[in-house]
Amino acid sequence: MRTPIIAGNWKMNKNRAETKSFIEQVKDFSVDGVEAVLCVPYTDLAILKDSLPSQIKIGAQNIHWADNGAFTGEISPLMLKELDVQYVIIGHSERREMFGETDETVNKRVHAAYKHGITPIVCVGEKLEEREAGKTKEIVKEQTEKALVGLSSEQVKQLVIAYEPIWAIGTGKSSSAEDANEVISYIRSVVADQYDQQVANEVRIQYGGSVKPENIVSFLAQSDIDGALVGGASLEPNSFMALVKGAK
Ligand code: G2H
Repeated sequence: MRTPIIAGNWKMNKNRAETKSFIEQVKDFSVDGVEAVLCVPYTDLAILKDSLPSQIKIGAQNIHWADNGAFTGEISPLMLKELDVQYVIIGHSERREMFGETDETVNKRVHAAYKHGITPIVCVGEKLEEREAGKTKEIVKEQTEKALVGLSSEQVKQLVIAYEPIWAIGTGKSSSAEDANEVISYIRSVVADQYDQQVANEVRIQYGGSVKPENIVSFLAQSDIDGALVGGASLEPNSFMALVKGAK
């Protein structure tokens, strides 16, 4: 049995006052049987550490592979640990497309996260032209296999993978639940081939891309979809709570 996981990805949104107001509105919220995570900008992490109720977990949006050093603009796993970060998004398409993230750097960040007891949420997904060229499976297979290089079975069992078709991100166009499930089942089979079926049965795979309270139930009703990575619809407290409830 895989516990559903809803992770909000705030991206580069919310100042301190807005973050405090959000927390105030979710402080008494909890849903049994669903894991809820907020992946926020670095400047908001300390606020979450001080005031987020423990039933909601703290996530970051990137992690460097070194503990410290001359890496201007990067964030160390040790710095994230100090702020009680439990999850980290790695390889989001916005980082791959705009900031030069590669499958190799994704893999290095994944190892760094495990080394420090932080659970990676690894993003994979195809561009529109790749989908139209029939390359979706080829792309997600390569991204998944390369992200997992060198991980033990036990590590992979704890992993979260987010399948986010790039054409569905922030566009209002979500994949159909059935299409998303087909790709996610395929990703599970890739993990089974690289490890074994038992490992593949335990890894949690989210869908991401224009998920909202109105469509979350249809995604979670699918056999292989274990939650969602949600951008825009996670920014408003009522919407975030509705998403978590919808995953139950
Ligand atoms: C995809 C998703 C969150 P949105 O990037 O990772 O964003 O829900 O706004 O499409």
